[in-house]
Amino acid sequence: MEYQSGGQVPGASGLLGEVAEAEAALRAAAERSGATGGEDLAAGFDAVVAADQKIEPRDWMPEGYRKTLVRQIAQHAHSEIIGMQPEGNWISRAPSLKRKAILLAKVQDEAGHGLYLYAAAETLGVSRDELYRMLLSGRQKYSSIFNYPTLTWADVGAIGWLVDGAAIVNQVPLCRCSYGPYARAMIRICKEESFHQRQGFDILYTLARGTEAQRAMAQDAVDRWWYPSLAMFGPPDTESTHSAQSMAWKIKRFSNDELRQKFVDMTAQQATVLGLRLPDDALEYDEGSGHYRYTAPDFAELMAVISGDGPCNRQRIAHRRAAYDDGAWVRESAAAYAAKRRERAA
Ligand code: FAQ
Repeated sequence: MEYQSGGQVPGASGLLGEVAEAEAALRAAAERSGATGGEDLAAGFDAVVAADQKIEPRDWMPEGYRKTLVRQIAQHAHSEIIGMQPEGNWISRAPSLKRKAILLAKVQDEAGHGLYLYAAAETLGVSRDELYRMLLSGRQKYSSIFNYPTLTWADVGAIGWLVDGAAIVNQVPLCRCSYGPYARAMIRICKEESFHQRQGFDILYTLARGTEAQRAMAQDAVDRWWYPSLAMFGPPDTESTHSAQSMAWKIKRFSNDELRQKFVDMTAQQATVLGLRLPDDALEYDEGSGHYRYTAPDFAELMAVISGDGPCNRQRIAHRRAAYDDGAWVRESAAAYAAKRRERAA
């Protein structure tokens, strides 16, 4: 594997190919005549899912399916918005104008991803405001990963390479999700995430070839972000409460452990190109299975972070809450303006 600064991350082009295939499959599914279950609504839903066509907002769906989608899409949207904080912290301190412009664009993309996802969730009958309130009151979650601090510039590289890398591996299969609005949002998001991963890889590649101190800073960032990135895929399959049902509904296409393994296999090879070490003495390629053996993350730590006890949980939510409160006048002005326009048009 080789890499030229600014180029595609080695071994990641297959994922973009999968996104293109999912996009083609989505178009083909829309053109196929609708699967039907006759008069029976539940049979109709099952037939559409079985035929790999898409459930759309107007279609009947089981209440559990709707709730699962609201939970997952909202959690995903919240992650994008909260995920702006750790990197946003470095925009004013990026080491050059070029790096600053790239990071600014990336963080802006994350806001955009949050908006596509809130819009997808709204098609299921919940409002964005309700979802924000659930985030702020702790009733809905966001990804554990954003509760870790960004201590140095190299952390921005590690987030791009590892966190966006894990996000892509997790999200490419969601381009084939059975719910149309989520699948369509994911196609656009995955294309942008691949640029995000490239910018992180490029930062680390440059640092790893810099001074001794820069190299050490890059290695330290990878050491701190590796296990939290592995934990992003969720609890092990044996403890995942939602996987079986979500896979039966074709919301999730692979289990948490399957995706984690795919991420390890991809990343272990990229680490050798970077010339950085993944902090796992047990990491080893297994000829028999064609996969890398690796040490699992600390799932007790994952559960503690999910339940509010990570290094930055309180800070992240306090920041979000302040942004929500400070933005109240904008929402009120927009609502007053819309009411005035309606009045004038009447
Ligand atoms: N963090 O039964 P499962 C990004 C919860 S976006 C927090 O296995 P499921 C882009 C789970 O909700 C990153 N909570 O659950 C970016 C459930 O709790 P509940 C976000 C977690 O849903 C990059 C319970 O544990 N991506 O990074 C986590 O089948 C850089 C039991 O778990 C997505 O959200 C966790 N790590 O599978 C932005 C992708 N893991 O709801 C900025 C879509 C598990 O019962 C900068 N989501 N939980 O109270 C998914 O694929 C799934 O929801 C999983 C979890 C895989 C996260």
